[in-house]
Amino acid sequence: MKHAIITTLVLGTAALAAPAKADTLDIVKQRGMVTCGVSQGVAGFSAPDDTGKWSGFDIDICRAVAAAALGDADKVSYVPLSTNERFTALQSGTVDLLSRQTTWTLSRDAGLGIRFVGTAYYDGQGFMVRKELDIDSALKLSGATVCTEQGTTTEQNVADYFGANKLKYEPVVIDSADAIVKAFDTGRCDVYTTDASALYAQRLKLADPAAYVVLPEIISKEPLGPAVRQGDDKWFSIVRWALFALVEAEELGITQANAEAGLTSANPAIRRFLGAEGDSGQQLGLDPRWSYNIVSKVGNYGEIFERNLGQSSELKIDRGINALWNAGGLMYAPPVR
Ligand SMILES: N[C@@H](CCC(=O)N[C@@H](CS)C(=O)NCC(=O)O)C(=O)O
Repeated sequence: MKHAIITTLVLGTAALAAPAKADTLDIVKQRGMVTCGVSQGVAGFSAPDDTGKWSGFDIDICRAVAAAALGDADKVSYVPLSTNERFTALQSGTVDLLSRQTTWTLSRDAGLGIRFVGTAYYDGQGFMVRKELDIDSALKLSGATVCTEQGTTTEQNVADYFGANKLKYEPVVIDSADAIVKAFDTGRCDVYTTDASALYAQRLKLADPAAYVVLPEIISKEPLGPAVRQGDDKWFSIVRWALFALVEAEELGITQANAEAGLTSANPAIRRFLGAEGDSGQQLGLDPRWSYNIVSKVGNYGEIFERNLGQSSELKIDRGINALWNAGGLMYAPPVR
C-alpha cells in the first residue's frame, strides 16, 4: 500500500513536471510556425475560403501571436477542432493555443490543465427561432425541441434556464455546428441556441436567413478567449500580452496604417508600446518590435473587430460591451510598460 502511494506520488510529480519544462516558444521557433486550434467554419470567427486561406476574428488572434513570437503573422498552421475535440487537442500539445469561441469558466480554467489568458469577446447565449412561430420571448418556448452543440456551456445554460423558468424542452444534442444548421433548417428542432455572435454567423448558412429571428433574451455570460496549456508561464505571458497589445493599440490610437509613424511619435507611451523604447520584448523573451509586428501586420482590436464582425463585415455586430472601457465597454488592457 505504502509502495503504491509512493509510486503515485512519483508519477504525479513526473506528470506535473513535464509541461513545466516544455518551452512552447522554443518549440514554435524551431518549427517556425504557431499551431492554432480554431473552430471548423463559423463566419466572422474562423472560416477557410475556396483556396483554403483562413480568416476571421479568432484567426487574427492566432496571427497576432505569430507576429509577436515569430515576427510573421502568416506563420500559423490552423487546426480546425470541434467542441468535443478542442480541450484534448490543447492538452496533448497538438495545438500551441486555442483561439476558438471558447468560454472561460472556472472548471475549464482550473480543472482541465489549461489556462485562459483573457477575454477577446464578451458574449452571451441567445436563441433563434423561425419567424412563423410568432414567438417574441424565450419564456414562450415551453415544449420546444432545442438544438445545442455537444460539450459546450450552451448545453448546461439551457438546462439551467428552462429548469429555473419551469419550462419543458427536448434537447437535441449534435456534435458539429454544420450538422446543427442542417437539423434546424430541416425542422428537426424549433430552437437553435448558442453564443449570440455565432447565431448571427450561423443564420447566414440557413437556406432563408430572413425567415428566422433571434429572441431578445441573453441567458448567460460567455467570455470567449484564447487558452494555453498550464505549466508554461512564458508562453502564457506571450499569448496574454499579444491579446492585451491589440486592445492597448486601439486605446493609443495606433493602427495598421500609422504604426510605422508611431515609432517616432512625440508620445512616449506610443514609442514604448511599439518597442522604439523600453524592454517589454526582452521581458517577454521576444523581439523588441513584438507589438509593432502585431499592429503593423494584423491591426488593433477595433480594426480586427470591424473587419471580421462589425459594420465592414457581413455580420454587422455592434461593438456593444466589446467597446473599449473608455467608450462604455469592457475591453481594458493593463499598461504596456
Ligand atoms: N462558447 C461555448 C460554445 C462554443 C461553440 O463551440 N460554439 C459553436 C457555435 S457555432 C461553434 O463554435 N461551433 C463550431 C465548430 O464546432 O466547429 C463554449 O465554449 O462551450
